Order: sequence, then structure tokens, then C-alpha cells
Amino acid sequence: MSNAQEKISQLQQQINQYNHEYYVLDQPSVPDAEYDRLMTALIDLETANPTLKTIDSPSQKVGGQALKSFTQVTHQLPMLSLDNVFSLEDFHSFVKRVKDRLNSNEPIVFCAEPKLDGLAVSLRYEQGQLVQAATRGDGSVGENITTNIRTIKSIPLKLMGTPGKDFPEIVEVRGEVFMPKASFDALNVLAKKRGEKGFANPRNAAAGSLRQLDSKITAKRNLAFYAYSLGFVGESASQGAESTDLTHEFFANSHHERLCQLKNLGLPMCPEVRLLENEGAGDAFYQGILDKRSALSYEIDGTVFKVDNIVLQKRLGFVARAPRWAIAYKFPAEEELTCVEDVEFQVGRTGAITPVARLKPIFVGGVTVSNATLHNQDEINRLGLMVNDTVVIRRAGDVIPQIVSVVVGKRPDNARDIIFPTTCPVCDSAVVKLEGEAILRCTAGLFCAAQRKEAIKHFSSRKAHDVDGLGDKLVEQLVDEELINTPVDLFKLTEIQVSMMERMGKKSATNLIAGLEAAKTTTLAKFIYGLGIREVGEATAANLANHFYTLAAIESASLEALKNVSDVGEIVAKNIVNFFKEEHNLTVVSGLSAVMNWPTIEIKSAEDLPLAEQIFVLTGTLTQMGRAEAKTALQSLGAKVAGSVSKNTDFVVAGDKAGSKLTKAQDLGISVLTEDGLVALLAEHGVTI
Ligand code: D41
Repeated sequence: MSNAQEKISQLQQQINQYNHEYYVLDQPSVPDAEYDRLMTALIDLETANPTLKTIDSPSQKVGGQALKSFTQVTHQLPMLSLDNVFSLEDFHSFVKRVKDRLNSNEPIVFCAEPKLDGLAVSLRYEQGQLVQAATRGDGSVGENITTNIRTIKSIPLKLMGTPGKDFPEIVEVRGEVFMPKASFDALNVLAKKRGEKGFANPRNAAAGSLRQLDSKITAKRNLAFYAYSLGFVGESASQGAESTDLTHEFFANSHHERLCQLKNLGLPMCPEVRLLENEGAGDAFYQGILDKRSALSYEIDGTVFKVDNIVLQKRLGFVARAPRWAIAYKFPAEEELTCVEDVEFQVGRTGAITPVARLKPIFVGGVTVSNATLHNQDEINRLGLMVNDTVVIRRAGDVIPQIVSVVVGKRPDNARDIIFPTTCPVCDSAVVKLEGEAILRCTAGLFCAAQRKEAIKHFSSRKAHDVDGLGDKLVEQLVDEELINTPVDLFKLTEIQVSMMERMGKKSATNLIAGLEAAKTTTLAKFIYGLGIREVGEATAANLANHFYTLAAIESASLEALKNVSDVGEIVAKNIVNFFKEEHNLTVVSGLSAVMNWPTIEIKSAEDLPLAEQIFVLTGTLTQMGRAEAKTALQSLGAKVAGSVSKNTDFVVAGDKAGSKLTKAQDLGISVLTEDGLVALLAEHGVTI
């Protein structure tokens, strides 16, 4: 066998297998881009070696095979396919080809459409009744899916208007059947619940749903449809005669206008379709749709441009099976294949050890990706991933790249298991896996350089202390040179020390010291956030500050007291308690609080708080102050303010029209204060309203 022959037969076999997975099983194992590449390679080889082209080559059968269980439908007019481009340059070449062929330099008016990622179907209406629906199949022969199509809510069973007057006897409409993202998600949630595998993407889900022999199943799948062109339009043939084409009697000479006419007959038209005055508007349309992509309720994979004028379309005609007057300008593929060259372990600010896949760099979703997080052991188990595996990587929109699946068939002999470290990869301390958590953690806390660096970066980040002149690189340098170990050490740095560091001038040193000085002025909320307690984000930090009012109160708060703060549940409360239990954390906190300038509050220790641990409940309308004001005032004295009355409540403050909480307090024998009583109590402790 010649080299080319061998290569061709290999490609044919591989493509046939992928075809089967895609069209019959609805479970593709490789992304479309990889399939397209193989097909292009095959066509190129066959073109270069025409004698090696066989009639059963997959290149000769674009699209899927009609399944035996459905009857076949021969399309009265073939359903054409679309040529693709992937760059603006190639889009311009397409426009140039159109103009050259038309021998014209006039601007071309285009109808621009999103390219829906579904299945092309043909709907045949006779006397306004939907009589037949078929898949595109190979373009000439498709499958009869009428009963399934009749279940799609947006497809009319009857056209609006009068046959012969508003539309001709026969109208064939072509368009795309697709599954909206929300329906796809819901379907997969259901599949998961039942322990089934679910579909890889909405396109496969739509295909699988249309291929159901039981249309009751299709009906539950929530499919949708947008029309994108006309098929045969005319009168039925009397015996033996050809049918008469009546397109021009009933339909406009503009593609866009025709879609609007179909819309008036009751067929859905994609709301993003636009008429472009000239080809120059093409790129803006493409970019606009790309920007909108994630907000659209359905999956698309590009845009389609069609010469709008039907007379020009006729003059342009088609080559092979694709019209010369239309082009699909596709988005960069969101899924690609690449190889996992290694798996490394990163240590985060909180000691979490995360496996990260180092990938052979791959262009996907418009950027080059060389890393992907693997999250944890569970995720690796789910994927069944080994080092040196070939994987499907997905990057959709701005979402971080994900490894979707492993192509097990491509596993090489040198594939090896991913071994989790038993000690911290940065500081060599012990690692633990906490109960109920999927992740490994380094136990060394701030003794671990990775955690130190991340903790200091977090402390000086914009939403925390926002230290001017202190970037991530400088933090790493300061830690590496052992000038700092904790955020407290930042404030001990001198200008001379800093200016002596590599790559630091006197000016940067002055800036850093000034930045640190400015960072001392802060609020309790930012301070708490800057400590980097696990799962205490900006909002939780602000809630803690508003609830407890002082650092001392937060430090000494019990688990129960913490759970009274909005947004704080069992886990976050535990994280806070554990944080303040650690000796080295306490050293850092007291060191820091000593250098901070607290503009609005005074740091008090728990002993200084006269109402410490007292639980108040406010009810009814207060007239001398607002509810929030009363709450803040009580909290500043160390009191807790709870939402409901229980046997743990110490005082209920009852304003006007106090209701059930007051009754409950009386039932439980809890002390009740009037508003005047509250004002007096606050005044006693030096708080005036
Ligand atoms: O949204 C689509 N997927 C789409 C597909 C579209 N908006 N327009 C299309 N127009 C055509 C022609 C120009 C041939 C009428 C198409 C397709 N074809 C198409 N879909 C699948 C194969 C061809």
C-alpha cells in the first residue's frame, strides 16, 4: 500500500468512527474542530490523489446517515451546506469573490444571521398545513421526523392567512431546530438525577431528541426553531408534470424581506437577524454577536452572511453543495484537544493545595491556554485523568479554561497516575484532608512561604489595604529575601532596606513606604477582610464589622454569636473561630492593630464592653432613632442584636405597635425595655443618640 493510501484509509476509519459517535450515539469523543481538521486532511489527500477516492469515503457523505427506523424523504430541492471562514481576512476574500463574480464594485447588501448550533430541517406546508418535516440528512435525502417536529411549540402546524392568497399551495421552510441553553441544563440535571450520562452539548441534545421514535419524549425536550430560508415554493404537480415554482409570485426579492414574510406567516425568525447596508458592517455584526454570545439563550457557533438580493444570489449560483452567495464566519472553536504534560500542585493563601494541569499550549476560545485547574482529587477521579493523556479543553467566553474529558482512546503507553503530595510542595510540612472537604491543605499556616506570600498579597490588595507601590512581584521578592514574614513586617520596612533590594530604586522605595503609611488608615471591615480568613469575603467582613463594631468583639465572639451575623453559617463561623485560635494569627492581628489608624472606631477589649454577651431583640417602631442606629449603638457596647426572641434573649426593646415578639418576651419572662429605657441605658454608658 502506498503511503498516501495508508494515510487515507486511516483517516477514513477514524472519521467513520467519529461520525458514528456523533450522529448515531450523540456522544462525540473529540471536539468538532478536531473532526473538521481530519476531514480537511482527507479531502486534501483525496484531491491530490483522485484515484484513491472511493465512493464510500466519509468525504463523499457530508452530514449524517438516515436511520433505518425513520422513513426517508427526498428533498424536492437539495438542502445546501455552508462554506466556513474563521478570520476577517477570509471573510473579505469571500466578499471579493462575490464582487469579482458579479463583475461589480458596488457595495453588497448582506443579510446577517447568528449561526445557530442545532440541526437543519425542512418543513413542508401544503394548503397551509404542516404535512412533512425532514432532517437535512446528506442534503438530498433526509429522515422523516414529522411527528417529532409537530411537538415543537414554536413551529406552527398551520400557517397564518389564506392559502393561494397569502401564501402558495406548497411552502417549504428551512431552518434550524435547537435546544435553548436553559432546557439543555434542565435536561442534564434530570439525567444526572437518574444516573444517566446526559448530553455533551445542546446540539447533541437537540439531535438526540429529534431522533426519538417516541414523539412523547421529543415533546418533553423543549426544542425551538428559527427559520433561515425558503425551500420549494409552488403548486403541486398534476400527474406527470413538473411542479410550478411560485416563489416570485409570493415572496420578495430580498432574503431578509422573505424571512420577515415567513415571520408574518407564523414562523419564528431569530431576533438578531440584521440587514447590513454594505459588507463593511460585517465585522461589527460578527463582533457584536460574539460579545452577546453568552447572554443569548441559545448556543451559536458563528455568524452567517447571505447576499440579500435574490437576483444576485441566482447569478452567483453554487459550487458543489454550497451557495457562492453565503458564508459562515465562525467563532474560534471553544473546545480543542491538547496533551496534559504534567500536573503540579499549587499552595494557596489558605494552604489549599490545588492540582494544576500543565498543558501543551493550545489556541482555544480565542486565547492560548497552557494551564487548567483540576480543583481536587474528586475532579481528577471524575475525569479519570492521567499525566500524558489527551484531553478536551473548553474555554467559553471569559470563563476559565476547563478540562472537559479525557480521550481514553488516545492514551499513550507512558501515561502515569497523578500522585498527590504527602507533604507541602512549598514548605514540606504535613498536609491534611479535613473531613467533609475535598481538598488537601498544608498545615503550616504562615510558616509556609506560599501561604505567607499569598497572605501578604491579599492583605495589600485593592479591596483590603490597597498598598500603593506593592505589587505581587515585590511581595514575592520581599518574602524570598526574608525581609518580611507577615503583613506586620511590612510596616517595619525602612526606605534604606527597600532601596537596597535588587531592581528597586530610591523612588520606588519612597513610594512603597508612603503607600504603607497611607494603608494604615483603614476601616474595621477592610481590616477583617485583609486578614484573609477562609471564606470571609468583603461582604462578610463588612457584616462582621457592622454587627460587632470592634475587633476585640470579633476576636472573642463565640460560634453561636458569630452565627447571628447575616451571611455567617456554621462553616464560616468555624473558620473565624479557628483563625483566632491560632497563636501566630493572634500575634499578627495584635501587631497590625497596634499600627493601624482607626478613623471611626476605637479598639476596645472585651472587658471594656459593658454589654458584652448580652442579647437584645428590637421590636416595634422606635421614634427617637432608627432601628439600625439603635443596633449599632448597642453593638458598640458589645451587645448582640438578634432577630428573634428565644430563652437566650436578655432584653427586648419594645417600640410602638410591638407585636408577637413582645408577647413572646412576656411569656418567657424576659426583661422588656421601652424606647426611653433604651436611651437611658445607652446614656449611662456614654452613648448619646
Ligand atoms: O443558523 C444556522 N445554522 C444557519 C444555517 C443559518 N442561519 N443559515 C443557513 N443558511 C443556509 C443556506 C444559505 C444554504 C440557505 C444555514 C444553512 N444553510 C445550513 N445549515 C446546515 C447546513 C446548511
